[in-house]
Amino acid sequence: MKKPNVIIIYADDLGYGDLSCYGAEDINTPNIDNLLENGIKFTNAYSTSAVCTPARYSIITGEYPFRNEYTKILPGNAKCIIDTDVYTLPKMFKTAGYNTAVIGKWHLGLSDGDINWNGQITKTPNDLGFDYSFIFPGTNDRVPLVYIKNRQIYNLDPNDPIEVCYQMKCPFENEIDTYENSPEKIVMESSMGHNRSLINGIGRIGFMRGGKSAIWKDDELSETFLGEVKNFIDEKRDKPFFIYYALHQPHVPRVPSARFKGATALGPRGDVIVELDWCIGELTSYLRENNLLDDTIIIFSSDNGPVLNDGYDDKAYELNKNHRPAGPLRGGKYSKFDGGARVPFILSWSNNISKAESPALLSQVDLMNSFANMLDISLDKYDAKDSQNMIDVLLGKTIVGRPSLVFESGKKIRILRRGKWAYLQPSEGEEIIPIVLNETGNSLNDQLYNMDYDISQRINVADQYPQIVESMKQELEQILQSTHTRKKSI
Ligand code: NG6
Ligand code: CA
Repeated sequence: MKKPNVIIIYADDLGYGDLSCYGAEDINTPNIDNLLENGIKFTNAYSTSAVCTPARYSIITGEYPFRNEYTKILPGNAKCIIDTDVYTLPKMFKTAGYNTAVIGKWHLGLSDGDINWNGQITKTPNDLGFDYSFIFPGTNDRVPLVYIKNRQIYNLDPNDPIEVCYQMKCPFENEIDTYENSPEKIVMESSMGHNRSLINGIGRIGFMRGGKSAIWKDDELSETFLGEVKNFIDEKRDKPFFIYYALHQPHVPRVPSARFKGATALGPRGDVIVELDWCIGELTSYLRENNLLDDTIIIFSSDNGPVLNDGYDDKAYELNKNHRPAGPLRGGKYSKFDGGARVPFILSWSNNISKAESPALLSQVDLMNSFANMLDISLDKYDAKDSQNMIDVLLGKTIVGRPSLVFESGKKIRILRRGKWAYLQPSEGEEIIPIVLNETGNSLNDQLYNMDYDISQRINVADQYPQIVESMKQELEQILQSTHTRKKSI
């Protein structure tokens, strides 16, 4: 069989209810919906975490995030949390003869210690199996606001070096525009914490100075990344290609490009989702025009659930009206409820897949083992340890998915989903995150929900089913405790 190209499109904070094909009525996403003409809509697919870094870690390594102590939301100057000897998803595609690229948000750290921002950066995605990388290091709300192309900051003027600082008090904070010293330049108000460097009129987490020519414009991010994806395809189609296309939408700060301002009545959050949908339309048209669509598997998903106010007063709450970003699910980003990690998940393959909906239980951590199977690569038992072979599920040959899966909340509390049951570990803490207003799912008691009857997780039935609670606790404990000695590569 000719090896198909594979593109994983990964949105940032897009909820289970944010697409029209998943029930949204106030946001229209025709291009993503169109993927379903030859695609499968999964209704029980999960990322491994209700926040970003851990979920992304699982895609790249095939491991649950709790196997690595550094899988928490990383600052923009964090060191790389994946060792170069780990056999990763892109390395696997390379083994199979693919050209590989990551384009978009990275958020898995760089280098082994201090990052050499003004020179050659060590330990980039290029050391983890990507032939080409064009990324931003953290999130769009934290410094540095620059692209990194392979091992260097893109467009950096050597006469204007860049400095990045994540201390509470930064030695150069009086010499740059900050939220405090230049309030007249603010174009988007912070609602919590995003009040350090003021760049493009928006407060960010962390301080940076210099690097003026390299700083991105928020409203150009989508076109830049899309252009990079098209270029890579154009240049690298001599062999099959694997692209991990990690878009920044609809993560805060939400700054749509001019043509999408006002695309919805929901304000910037709705508008950037329509912009994201446009990117997918552009990409599929490009593949079609280049006769590549029939040879390309497209996966579309999101790293974690939705959030309305995640740091800026952009009216997401006030304008949200009846839209339900998590659809019927309870909670959202950071949450232990399903709204935290059950996300849209579509696999589309023109001419090869018939339109279908699949209720199979599926985790994003399974991508590595599933593609290993498709590519006839045998994984070592230490590689992609938590990844299960779901290729038949992904390609719609069966709807029998995993027996169970684990995901974690923003605070690393674990949830076991097994069959129709969801078990949430007890945890201390607030029930609702202040300002963000997402429900955390925190409770000092065990929680058990029957997802067949109670998708919105309103009725805790732990007291009625003590044996199920007990056996799910034990299974979770076993998964968490399973040892993990990695074979060192040569
Ligand atoms: C949180 C930020 C939030 C967002 C998130 C990362 C504050 C108060 N909140 O710490 O704005 O940046 O980290 O999002 O700073 S994620 O999608 O990358 O996980
Ligand atoms: Ca995210």
